[in-house]
Amino acid sequence: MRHPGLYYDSKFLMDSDEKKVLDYLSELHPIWENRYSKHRPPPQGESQRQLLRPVYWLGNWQFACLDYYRPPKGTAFRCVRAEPYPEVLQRLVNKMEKITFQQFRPKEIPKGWKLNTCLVNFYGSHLENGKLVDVARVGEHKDFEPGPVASLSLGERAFFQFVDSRGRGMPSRVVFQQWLENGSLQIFGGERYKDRLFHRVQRVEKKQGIQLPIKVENFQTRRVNFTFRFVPDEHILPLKKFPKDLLEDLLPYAKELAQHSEFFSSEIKNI
Ligand SMILES: O=C(O)CCC(=O)C(=O)O
Repeated sequence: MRHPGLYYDSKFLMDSDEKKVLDYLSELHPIWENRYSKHRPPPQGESQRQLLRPVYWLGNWQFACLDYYRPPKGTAFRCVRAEPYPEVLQRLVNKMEKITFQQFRPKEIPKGWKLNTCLVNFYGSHLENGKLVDVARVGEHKDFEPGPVASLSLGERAFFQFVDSRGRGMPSRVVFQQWLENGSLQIFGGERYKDRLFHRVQRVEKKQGIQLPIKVENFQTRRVNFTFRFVPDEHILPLKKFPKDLLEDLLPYAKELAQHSEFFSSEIKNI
């Protein structure tokens, strides 16, 4: 690896698999989540807001209102059991895991690590009050799931940066940046790229005029990114195991998902 802890293959995805992934995406119905909920209200100084982009999770769903999986303290009731990967993604995940074990040092891969969780992010333009607003970016953040994270990109290319955060109000210093191409795989892990630096997507190009066939109302998708992560199995619970108050917050989302997902429909029946 040119940068220890960071692996990049611009041509990871073969054309035949790209077609299968696009076919899968065309059947998916991502949802808009709110950051907070009745039982997890905004902290002081914050207000309720919708996430900037529609999302879908596989393996387990980390609803934003549950505040995501944040070990060591934030592990209880953060991850709701979700749909398994379709065949094509499972095959790609097996390859990604193999590459990770080859490319990363053993100390960078926690015991039991596997890519059992995936956040699918949809980047594009949102139709708001009759105007298309470009929301294709992600602010600087860290992914808190332990071990390396693998990121597969489709569609227009994205300008991705690792930054050193210098605290509130201070501009962050860019440490490394690169374009994430259609069909590329990026894996990052270890002390520098995963634990210390933040990462962000500054913008997504519009050069090729790509519009991916995704079913979200009032949204034009030009890039999809899958980030595969690891959550220990013991921290993933079925919907029915969530306490009553959180279940009340989650049920509207689960019902929306169940409209198109047999998996969620059966999870709701099991409550
Ligand atoms: O879209 C990307 O390339 C990055 C997504 C990301 O940062 C995340 O899902 O945590």
